[in-house]
Amino acid sequence: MGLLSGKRALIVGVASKLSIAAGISEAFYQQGAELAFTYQNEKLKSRVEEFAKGWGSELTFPCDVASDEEIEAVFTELGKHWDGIDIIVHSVGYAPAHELNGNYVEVTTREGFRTAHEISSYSFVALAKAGRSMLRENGSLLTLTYLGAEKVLHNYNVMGLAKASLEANVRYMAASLGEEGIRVNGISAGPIRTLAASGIKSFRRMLSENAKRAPLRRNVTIDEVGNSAAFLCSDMASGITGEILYVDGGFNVTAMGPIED
Ligand code: NAD
Ligand code: 0WE
Repeated sequence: MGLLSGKRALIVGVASKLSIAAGISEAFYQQGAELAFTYQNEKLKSRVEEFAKGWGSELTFPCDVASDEEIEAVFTELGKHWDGIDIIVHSVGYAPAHELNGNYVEVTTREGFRTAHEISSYSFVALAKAGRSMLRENGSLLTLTYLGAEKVLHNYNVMGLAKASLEANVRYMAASLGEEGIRVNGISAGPIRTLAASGIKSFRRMLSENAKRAPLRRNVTIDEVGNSAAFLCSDMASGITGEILYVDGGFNVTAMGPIED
């Protein structure tokens, strides 16, 4: 019996086989969960449908999280197939590319700030709001965050603020939904080469520096994030809510790595 057998999960944020949401979907599938997916736009529709098939699912719905109507429609449509839902995974983050390169004070704009916070943080509570009436007792919500929420990471810029907001969102949502038996947690993942990382300047260098400083002396994989996500969303984690779990090879506990000479 899988950790998640009998559970139904909606996964938001699959864009490619490299997506963290794809690692989570694979782990959930292995653990016996029944899955449904959203895709951001028509360009991603057929790709997400193919992935869904591979994970035994025919349920895919359009959802640009910038739209309240599209978020509402996901649950209206899902409600025609499922009478309830146990898990929502939010694996979405976005800021305009030009704000993730250069001096923070110089490159940050009102519009970029608004977009980053809306897409990367507000959308998490928006999904909870729209999905609330379908969420079953012992349900669980999960999001993906990054260390840039707490510490300055060169070029992460306005995304750091959006992730700080997202992590506070995890705590407030946990308090809000706790009386209904619903848990809300985040995973702070180490850097991983995904589509969202592919546009980032010097990402290769960052990965190698990260691996050197991390206690495990390597980077983490989407499979490792997926397995931790399966645990957090399972009844094995029934006492954990409002928490940020680091899946980063221990990077966050260090201040300086070994010096090479
Ligand atoms: P990814 O590009 O595979 O996934 C990002 C997803 O966000 C895509 O599926 C994209 O369609 C979706 N998205 C963006 N704007 C959207 C919108 N308006 N509406 C709906 N969906 C939208 O990259 P990823 O690295 O798997 O990112 C997933 C999450 O993990 C993000 O929150 C990211 O910040 C976080 N994260 C990534 C890393 C990393 O190094 N890759 C590390 C820690 C946390
Ligand atoms: O959260 C992220 C990625 C966030 C992200 C990436 C992009 C690239 C494409 C948000 N918005 C966009 N917008 C785009 O147009 N990560 C944790 C990965 C990441 O991104 C960085 C990092 C790391 C690590 C950006 C700068 C510095 C480090």
